[in-house]
Amino acid sequence: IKHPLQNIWTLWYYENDRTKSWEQNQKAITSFGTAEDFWSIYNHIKMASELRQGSDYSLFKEGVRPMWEDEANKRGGRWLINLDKKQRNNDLDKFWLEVLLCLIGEAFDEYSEDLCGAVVNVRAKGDKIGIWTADAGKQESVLEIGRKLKARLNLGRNVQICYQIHKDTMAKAGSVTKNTYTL
Ligand code: M7G
Repeated sequence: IKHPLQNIWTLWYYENDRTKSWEQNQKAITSFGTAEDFWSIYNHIKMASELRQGSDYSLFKEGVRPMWEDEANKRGGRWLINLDKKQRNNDLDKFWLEVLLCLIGEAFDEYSEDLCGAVVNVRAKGDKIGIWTADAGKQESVLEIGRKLKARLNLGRNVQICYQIHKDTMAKAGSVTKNTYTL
């Protein structure tokens, strides 16, 4: 028998097709609820570093769309890990897999229920990984998730991660978003 996960997860893929809206470009690829199904999907798809620039993968709890507007996300925000260009070779795939394992393995203990999903943006200007939580107002939960994330990714003291509220990101499209927390 397969090993059930705590949650069912949906993998999304975004491809930058300029003839369509951002929302139309988000495609739910597949959902899974066991460790074995996770690995068969993971082994079957391209690594993040192999995607065309401008693409995203997202993994969200079933029923949550990878969008600020979703009921589950609209009060929330994200821990953002900004990678520099050189990190695509070594760190991007490693970090993304570790984030996926944190999600499906419910690594954030009692705060795992505040977690909605995660996104990897493959971008020429520098790749990004975002861990989305449901409620930016739950300070203890947000900070604990951030601390756990830094530990799991083995990010040193010199690496900063920042928490940004989706409402701020939405308002500031194209310019600099304020950081609500920094770890
Ligand atoms: P991005 O892909 O998150 O980062 O946002 P990038 O700037 O590094 O490419 C790019 C653009 O995609 C935003 O300015 C929005 O126009 C659109 N976009 C991104 N997100 C996460 C959303 C979302 O959740 N909802 C909507 N409606 N648009 C979004």
